[in-house]
Amino acid sequence: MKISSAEYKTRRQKFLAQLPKNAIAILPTAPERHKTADSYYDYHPDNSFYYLTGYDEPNCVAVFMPGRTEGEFLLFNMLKIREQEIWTGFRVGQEAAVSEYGANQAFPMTEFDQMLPELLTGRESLYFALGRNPEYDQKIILALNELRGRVRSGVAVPDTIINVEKIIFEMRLIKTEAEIDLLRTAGQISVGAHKKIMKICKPGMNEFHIAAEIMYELLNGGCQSTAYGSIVAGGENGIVLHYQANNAELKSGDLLLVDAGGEYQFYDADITTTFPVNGKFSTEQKLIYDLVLKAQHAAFSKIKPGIAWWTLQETILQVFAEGLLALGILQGSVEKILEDKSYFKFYMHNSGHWLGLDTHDVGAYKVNGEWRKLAKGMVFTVEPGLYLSKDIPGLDPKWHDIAVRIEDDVVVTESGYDILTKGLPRTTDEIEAFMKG
Ligand SMILES: [Mn+2]
Repeated sequence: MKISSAEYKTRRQKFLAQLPKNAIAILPTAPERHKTADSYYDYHPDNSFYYLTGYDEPNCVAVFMPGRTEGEFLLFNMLKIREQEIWTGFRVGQEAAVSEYGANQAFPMTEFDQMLPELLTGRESLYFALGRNPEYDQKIILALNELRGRVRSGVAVPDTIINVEKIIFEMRLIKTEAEIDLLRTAGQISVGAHKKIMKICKPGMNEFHIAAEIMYELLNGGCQSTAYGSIVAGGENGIVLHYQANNAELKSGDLLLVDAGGEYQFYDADITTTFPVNGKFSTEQKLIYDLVLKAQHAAFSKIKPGIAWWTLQETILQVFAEGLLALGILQGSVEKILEDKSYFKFYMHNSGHWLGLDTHDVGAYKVNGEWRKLAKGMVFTVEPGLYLSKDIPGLDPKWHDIAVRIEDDVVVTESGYDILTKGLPRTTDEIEAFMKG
C-alpha cells in the first residue's frame, strides 16, 4: 500500500491550478540535522514538499512554474554517485526523478544556485515559505538581488513573495482515500502497541520499559518511527501534559497514561490510553475515567460534515461541567462553570487537532473568523482529559493525582465519522478484563 505516482501528479495539478500564471513556487525539502560533525539525526523530509512529490531524499528542491513550455515541475536532487551510494545508500538521481517521480525536468542540486536567477526572471510573484529554511532564504535573497541589479536591462523580477504553504496546508487538510488507508494502518499498528503494554504492565516496572515495548511494537509492525516522543506517565506524572522523562517506577494503585503512536509511510497515529498499573481501577479513578470516556463519546456523536470544529470542545466542556459538578469537584451550576471556566484547572487543552503527515497537522481551524466546518476526509484526534493535580487548592485528597486522557483518531465520512484507532479496550470493565486475561 503506497500513495500512487498518479495521486502525486493529481496533487501537483491541483496545486499548479492555484498558482497565478506568472508565478513561480519554490519548495525545498527539510535540511539534514547534524548530531555531531559527521553524523546526523534520522532524516525526515519536509511534509509539504513530500506531499507534492513523494520524494524523501534530503538535499532537493521542487520548483513549479505554471505555463513553462519545458515543463511546469522541476526537481533539483542529488547526483547519483556510486562512491557516495556505497556510504549512504541508494539515490534516485535525475533520470528516475523524471521517469518515477513525474518531474518534467530534473537537475543536479549543484546547479540550483546558478539556475535560480534565470528561473525567477520574468515571473511576477514568488511562492515561497520564508523563514522555514534559512539556507534557502539566503539563496532566494541573493538571486533576487542579482536580478534587481539587472532591471535596467529590462529584466522583470518577482515583486511579491507569498507563503506557498497556505495553498498546500489547505490541500493537506482533506485526506484522500489512500491517505486515510495509511492513517488507518498507522492507527492499527499503534492500537497493537497499546494493547501490548496493557498486557505486560505491572507494578515495579519502569516507564522506560513501557516506552521500549511501544517502540518495539511500532517498528515491528512496519512503522518507520514513533510519530512523536512517547509520553509514558505513571501516577502524578500524568498531570504533565507533555511528560517526556519516562524514567519513573510504576506503582500499584497509580494510573498509567500513555500517549504514543507510530508513523507509517510518513502518516501519523496519535493515541492515548489510561489504565491502572495493577490492572484494577480504584473507585475514584473509575469515576474520573468514566467521565472522560463519556465526554469522548459525546464528542464523537456530533461528528459529521457541516458541524463547526468548536462544537466538539463545547460538547466536552458541557459533559465535564455536569460531571465535575455531580462529583462535587466543582460547585455552583453548569452555566456558571462554563461561564467562569472553572473547569480549566482540570481540563486545559482543546478537543484535539488535525492529524496527517504531521501529528499536529496543518490547515486553519478558523476561516474568515469562524470555526471551520467539518468536511468529508478531515482527520483529527478526539482527546478529552482530566488532570486532578494535588496542587489544585481545595481539591479533596481522594482525587489527588488522577490524570486521565483518552484519545482516538477519526475521519469524517459522508454522513458521520469512522474511528481509525478501533479495537482498544476502552471501558473500565473492558480494560480490567483485558489486563487480567
Ligand atoms: Mn493528540
